[in-house]
Amino acid sequence: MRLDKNRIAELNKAHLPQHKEDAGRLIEKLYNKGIDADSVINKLIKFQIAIPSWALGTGGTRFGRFSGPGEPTSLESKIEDVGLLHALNQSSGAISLHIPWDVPSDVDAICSLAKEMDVKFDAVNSNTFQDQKGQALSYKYGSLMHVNKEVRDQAIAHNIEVINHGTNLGAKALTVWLADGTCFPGQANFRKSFENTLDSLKQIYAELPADWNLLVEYKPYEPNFYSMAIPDWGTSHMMAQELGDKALSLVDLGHHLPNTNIEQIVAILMMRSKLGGFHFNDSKYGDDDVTSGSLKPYQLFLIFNELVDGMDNTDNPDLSWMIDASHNLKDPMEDLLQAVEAIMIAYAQALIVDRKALADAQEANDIARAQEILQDAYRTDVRVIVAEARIKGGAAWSPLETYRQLDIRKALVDERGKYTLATGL
Ligand code: AOS
Ligand code: ZN
Ligand code: ZN
Ligand code: ZN
Repeated sequence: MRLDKNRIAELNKAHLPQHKEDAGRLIEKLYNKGIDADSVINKLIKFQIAIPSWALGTGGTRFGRFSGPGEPTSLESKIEDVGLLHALNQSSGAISLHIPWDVPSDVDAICSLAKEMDVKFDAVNSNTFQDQKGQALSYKYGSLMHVNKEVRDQAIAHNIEVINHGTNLGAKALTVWLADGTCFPGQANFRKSFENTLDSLKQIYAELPADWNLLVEYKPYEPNFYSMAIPDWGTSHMMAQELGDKALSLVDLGHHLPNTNIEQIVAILMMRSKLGGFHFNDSKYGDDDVTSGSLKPYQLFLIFNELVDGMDNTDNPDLSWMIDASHNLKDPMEDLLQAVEAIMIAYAQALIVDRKALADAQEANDIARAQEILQDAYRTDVRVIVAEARIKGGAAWSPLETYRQLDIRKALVDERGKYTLATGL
């Protein structure tokens, strides 16, 4: 399925008179505060958030999966889904693949489809958290950290294969998330596990093309519940530091123990030029992977506040932005549209923070004023400038509304069938 730009523009028309009035009012308000709304809008237009291939189907929980109709069952259909999202919001122009779930059968055909849908290939992900059919050795007791060198070698070879797939598609980063760890005290020697993991990563790093990054994701628990090979940002950073310039830490918002100050982690990693990427989602209890901004929008804003500050004031390399979510109940496409919107809103709010005034308040230890400055930005309803950025970029005034008006899910069901089961998670 393809979306016609003119159809989107046509549906926008009904909203334009009111939208223009609302946008004008906010732009003027910002202008009076010394903020150039055009520059904010241009930054919003440029901002692209990759969609993970595994979020396009209904994820479910460990207890069951209630798959939705018309889910994508091939890499081609996943790229088409991302293309549709991107046509609606012009902010999701990239897909993140997971190997072996998404091994392309015909690289040229996949590349030209992606080009046609205006979709790029973001970081590629390796999978050593489950055994594949016909695999020689099992990952039951770990992969890159495994006590047995043969298992580690197999996992290293898989990661190198993932790099090769990514290279063929024009991706520029490998994300490694390890399920490796232990479930019981005494199960493994912590120092040996660390050394094995780092040594394996070094061998993968050695195979990285010159213009690639290795993104090291961390997670405190799950699927292992006593220890994880890379449990936190300190461990991830230590490993990235030892690996070299191309290795960077990846922050997944759900991968922290409750109440961790994630914005501080972001600030410090950026100061050291070691923040490589983001997995956006929201979390109440753990790695919930619920819709970004649905639970803690203020935290998302505070994180973006540090990201914007870091992008302006540090030498941190460009980041790889991605959603990492799972949808148990909602239509995944609707959920992803909501997630992208929430991320754009948080970014826009961070862009309108009066940074000079904030720095002055901090220097003067004027705590109340500093808080007011942040909250003034957060409490500004920026949805209208996010919509303005979309309209300027040729997207929908409301992607979700347009998705429903065009009955896209029904069209996908007509095309793919009612009973489909997305591959991957
Ligand atoms: C797992 O918890 C991590 O968030 C991964 O980044 C990702 O969700 C996984 O690789 C997909 O299976
Ligand atoms: Zn129970
Ligand atoms: Zn993740
Ligand atoms: Zn996760």
